Amino acid sequence: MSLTVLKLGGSVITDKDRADTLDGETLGKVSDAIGDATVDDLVLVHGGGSFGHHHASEHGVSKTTGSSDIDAVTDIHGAMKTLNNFVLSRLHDRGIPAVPVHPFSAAVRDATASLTLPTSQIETMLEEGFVPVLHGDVVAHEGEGVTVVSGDELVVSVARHLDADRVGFCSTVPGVLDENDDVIPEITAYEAVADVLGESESTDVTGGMAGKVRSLLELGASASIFSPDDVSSFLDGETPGTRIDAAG
Ligand code: IP8
Repeated sequence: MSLTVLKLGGSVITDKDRADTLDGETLGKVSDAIGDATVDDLVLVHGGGSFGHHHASEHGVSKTTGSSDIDAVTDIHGAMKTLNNFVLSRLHDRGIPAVPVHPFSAAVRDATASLTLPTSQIETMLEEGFVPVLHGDVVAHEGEGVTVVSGDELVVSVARHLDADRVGFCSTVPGVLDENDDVIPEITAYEAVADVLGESESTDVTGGMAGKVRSLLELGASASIFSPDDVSSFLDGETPGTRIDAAG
């Protein structure tokens, strides 16, 4: 069986400018594409968009700055569960057997901020024919209370532990863009795109396009970054947008 991990960017499925607001039209379009696809095993991960990021910034919580305030935990986690419920219900409408996986209840960061996400429940869900749907969230973080875990970190963790065959990022842009805003079709080494993406020394391994590209090159699986219009072609086995593969 071949495993595909697909991330739906938070800014794709929500209205980034209005707190707690869905982009129902785009979520519907992407759900249609997933419903029409014939993939073996599929794990979905979605970002926070105007749900998670709004509440996280209100409480001053980020991937590196934690909080032990229970209101911070319940607001951020609660908003992400609400968004997850919207996503699940759109998928159920299309007959997709989507089930929630809330990282707050499963994952943890140690004192060095390294993330551990158990995957045996995800494996069994897949074996039983379900489509697990994870999301950016807060996680317990040793010495920090809770910190944010991004969908990108979850994608890399799941893809690595379950040895995913294909990884896709549905983003608001059609791929990684060069200085003329043209899509770069393939990236096999960070140095080749460092000029357009910025500092490779940055410690933020999952933030922004630069972090995404670096962590995908390290991952080893073939990954693609593309727009909502290309979800169908990605799930059909094509490599729309930018293909990122250190093996070339
Ligand atoms: O949108 C962040 O996930 P992302 C989730 O994938 C929260 O970075 C809670 C802000």
